[in-house]
Amino acid sequence: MKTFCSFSLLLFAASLLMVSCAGESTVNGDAADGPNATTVADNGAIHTLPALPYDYDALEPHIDAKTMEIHHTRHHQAYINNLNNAIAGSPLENMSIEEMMATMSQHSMAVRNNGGGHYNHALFWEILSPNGGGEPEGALGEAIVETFGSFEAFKEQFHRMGMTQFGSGWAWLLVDENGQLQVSQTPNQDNPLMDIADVQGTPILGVDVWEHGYYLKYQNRRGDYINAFWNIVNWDAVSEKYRAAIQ
Ligand code: MN3
Repeated sequence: MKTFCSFSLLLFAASLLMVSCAGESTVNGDAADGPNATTVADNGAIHTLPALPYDYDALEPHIDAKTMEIHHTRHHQAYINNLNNAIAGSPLENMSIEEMMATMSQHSMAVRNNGGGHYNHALFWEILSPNGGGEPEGALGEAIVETFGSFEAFKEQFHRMGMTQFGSGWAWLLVDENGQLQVSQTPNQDNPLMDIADVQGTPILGVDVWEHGYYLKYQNRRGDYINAFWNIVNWDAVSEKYRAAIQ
């Protein structure tokens, strides 16, 4: 009798596990490019998808609603799922995402790609706004003119970083260790916080130049997408990041 009960319990537990796995693969199994989503339940997940501070259609016509929804719910979620799987049961479970970036030379390729993917997309959503555009004011606006000569000159340099990044990657505005602004580009999901980046510092603005970020609306026209990006930059959020980075 006792054996039978234990066996029944085991079967019950196994069926719960199967139901749970089936549900997740339906939700996450069809991410387009980017890493393949795997199975981590949201309950108790180490890292979770941040909500967008605006609706999926709020950035139209510059970024279309379908792209935003797929980008957020499929691509960003897949990075998070894969990151959680990669760090499960390791000391990285208790490490902040920033500390993880800063020590990236010690971590696996899965942590590099998916941890970077999570960090980069979380930043990207924050620095966009339906009420964005224009030029930064105050300390950031002054620092940009001082560093690059003018706001237009900065935009040109940043644009070039995005255009010349071969294949997938990001263009960045960052604050280096001397408190100076720099523009840079990184491949894949690398970013300036990583101790393996060519140009290191604190990113305060970034544009995702992976095709999944613009292909539905812009197809091969990456330049048109970056031009449109300026209309939705949340300079208040970027200024806030600048203030924090120079302290
Ligand atoms: Mn992306």
